[in-house]
Amino acid sequence: MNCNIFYRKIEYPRDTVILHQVGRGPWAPSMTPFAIKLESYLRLAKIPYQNVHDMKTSSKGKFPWIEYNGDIIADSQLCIEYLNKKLNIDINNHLTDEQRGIGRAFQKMFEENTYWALALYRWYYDADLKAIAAFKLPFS
Ligand SMILES: N[C@@H](CCC(=O)N[C@@H](CS)C(=O)NCC(=O)O)C(=O)O
Repeated sequence: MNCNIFYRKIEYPRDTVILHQVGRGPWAPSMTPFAIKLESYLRLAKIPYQNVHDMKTSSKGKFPWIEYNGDIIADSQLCIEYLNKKLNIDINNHLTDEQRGIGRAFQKMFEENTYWALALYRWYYDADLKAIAAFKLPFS
């Protein structure tokens, strides 16, 4: 029996960011704001990318994460910083230092604080599991 199909490594195109994330939903492009952030960045920066909706988490147990020419990077912000450096991109280069600082402060507030309130509301208090069913998650 030929078992190669079970172990075959997927060959992705070169110079294309492979964005691993969860599937699309009916009302939002992703159920995770971090994937929406990263995909928005890829579109803004016009970086060629391909979505892989495989529900496979990164080494940190989370999504999104990317592969780029064999490199694997986890965490949306680290992905952006990696690509900025690799491709010499700065979509914020028109901002002053003060504006960058304000942006950073809002980012930290949303990602480390507001996010958790929304997650509690969306996933814990979602008594009828509507959101889970909408995204066709395996445990719905
Ligand atoms: N700092 C990470 C946060 C990613 C994150 O928290 N992703 C959540 C979805 S919104 C996740 O994968 N959670 C799965 C889990 O914690 O088991 C990033 O920016 O990528």
